[in-house]
Amino acid sequence: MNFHVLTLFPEMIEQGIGNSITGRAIDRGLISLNAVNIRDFSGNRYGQVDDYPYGGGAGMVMQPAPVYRSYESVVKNLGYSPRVVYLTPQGKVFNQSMAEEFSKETDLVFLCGHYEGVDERVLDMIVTDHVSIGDYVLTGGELPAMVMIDAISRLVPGVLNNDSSAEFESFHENLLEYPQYTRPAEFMGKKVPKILLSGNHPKVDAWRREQSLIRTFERRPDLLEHAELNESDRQSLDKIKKQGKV
Ligand code: 6GU
Repeated sequence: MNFHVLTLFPEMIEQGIGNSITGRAIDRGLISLNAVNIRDFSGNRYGQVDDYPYGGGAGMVMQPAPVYRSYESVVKNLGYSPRVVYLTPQGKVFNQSMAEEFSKETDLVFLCGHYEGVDERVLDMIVTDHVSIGDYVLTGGELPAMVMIDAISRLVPGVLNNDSSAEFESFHENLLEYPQYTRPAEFMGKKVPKILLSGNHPKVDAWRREQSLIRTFERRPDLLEHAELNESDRQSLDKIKKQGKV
């Protein structure tokens, strides 16, 4: 999986992705990161990449030519047209299903806007996907690009040390993850649930499933409508609902 990021702040992307699990995935050749500085394609000796908006108004707009040339510098080496994600609060809100879909690509190009936006013409020409990471406004597309790259990278086979850990996690099957505990068995008077120390794995699994249901009901009831529930899950949920707050 090759990530290409068109940005005015390539060091921000390299710092953000070059550490921890994604950093190790780069070192191991499982993913690659190519942060392209749009300013290198400004075409003038001042490195200017923005200008005043036609029609007036506040702020500056990123000019189309530097963005287009930076894009061309990436695709000329690929031999096909990859998906190009423009990070914008006007986009479709990113979620785990989108991460799964994007993780099937070989190359992904991210375009990070700044200032008041990017000239619409170059967006029309190169962008395939408009994506937001939530309903709030950030100063630029770099943090959203890093969020997406992180979420997509961990779905690339081999990136997580444990193959199964990407399967049983928050949002798998639209249920939140059950609570986790480690040693000590008692911390400041609070004990680990006894069932987890029992060694009875079917019972532990059943307890965890119920905890996932409780958690999802309490914290993200909206997810339950999309969850695949079996008969035993429905019985647990009925019990949880009857008890009200668990
Ligand atoms: Cl993708 N960009 C910006 N600038 N702000 C955002 C966003 C993206 N997603 C949420 N807020």
